[in-house]
Amino acid sequence: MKKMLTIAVLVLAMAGVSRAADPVLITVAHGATEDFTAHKSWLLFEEIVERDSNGALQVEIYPNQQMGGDREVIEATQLGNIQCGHTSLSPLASFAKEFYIWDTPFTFTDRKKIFELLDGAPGQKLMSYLEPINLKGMGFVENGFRNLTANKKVLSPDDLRGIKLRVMENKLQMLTWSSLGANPTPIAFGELFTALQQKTVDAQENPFELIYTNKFYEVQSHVMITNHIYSPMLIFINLEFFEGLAPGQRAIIMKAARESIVFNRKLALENEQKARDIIARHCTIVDLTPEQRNAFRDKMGPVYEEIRKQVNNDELVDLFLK
Ligand code: TK8
Repeated sequence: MKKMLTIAVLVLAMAGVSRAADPVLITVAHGATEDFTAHKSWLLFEEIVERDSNGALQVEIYPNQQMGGDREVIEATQLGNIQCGHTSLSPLASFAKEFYIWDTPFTFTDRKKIFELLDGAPGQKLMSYLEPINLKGMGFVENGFRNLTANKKVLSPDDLRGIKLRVMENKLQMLTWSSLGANPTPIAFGELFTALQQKTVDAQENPFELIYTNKFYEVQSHVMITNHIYSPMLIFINLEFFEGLAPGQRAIIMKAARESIVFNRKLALENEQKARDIIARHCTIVDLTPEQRNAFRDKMGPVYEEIRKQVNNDELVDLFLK
């Protein structure tokens, strides 16, 4: 009996010792490429977390849709199959309706004001709506101002008639582009290049950096600088996992998130200009006049009404859109 007890204690002790030494693994996934700015800021996040925790926290990053597209990354993080991810805000709106606020076209034009909103109380309030679905927002990184690409010049909504345009999987995105006269089709980001190449769709809209890193310039002839929406990306973590960590480890993760966001926004501006210069060698870049841009915005009335209805929280809408 004594011998059995000794063996059991030994096994437990070994398990105990090995468990204490086992690092906590933080798996990150996202749908962009490795040369996209948000991937590089996740690399900085990894470096800071592993350094400051002396290896007690380990980070592994899976870019390029390895864990699926935006919807899959959100669901996998919610379920704890992965611990962290990032997506644009539009896919999140299907999980938390308050995020429809950020599908409001032709409103935000100034990055300084945008970051004041996102980094201040409005952004914190918006992220709080993710906690009931087991996600904790860690902050907002840059995707950029979204521009329209097509295989023809588009100077007015009339030019969009009959155009099959890919939109993110979000009903307000559908309404925006149908209000402008296009024929919108929701397609996951990972399938977009093929859809453009095979002419399943004629057009799409994304910031310059994604047009470059995902080579949309190879299968589109024109880029119209519509700047119709500023697209942030939310970096998020599984809430239960985060709250289960020691306070010191939670502080390390939030510090790494903050530092990676600052790094991201600075690098994203540099990369946006580089992307635009490369795209200009392949596509005709059309800078719309304010009058031309207003002709698009003037059709957005139904969208603004629908956003207020879908968000169903006037206090929150006024926080962002007052
Ligand atoms: C990347 C997407 C992308 C978004 C889109 O995973 O789907 O067009 O702009 O950033 O989230």
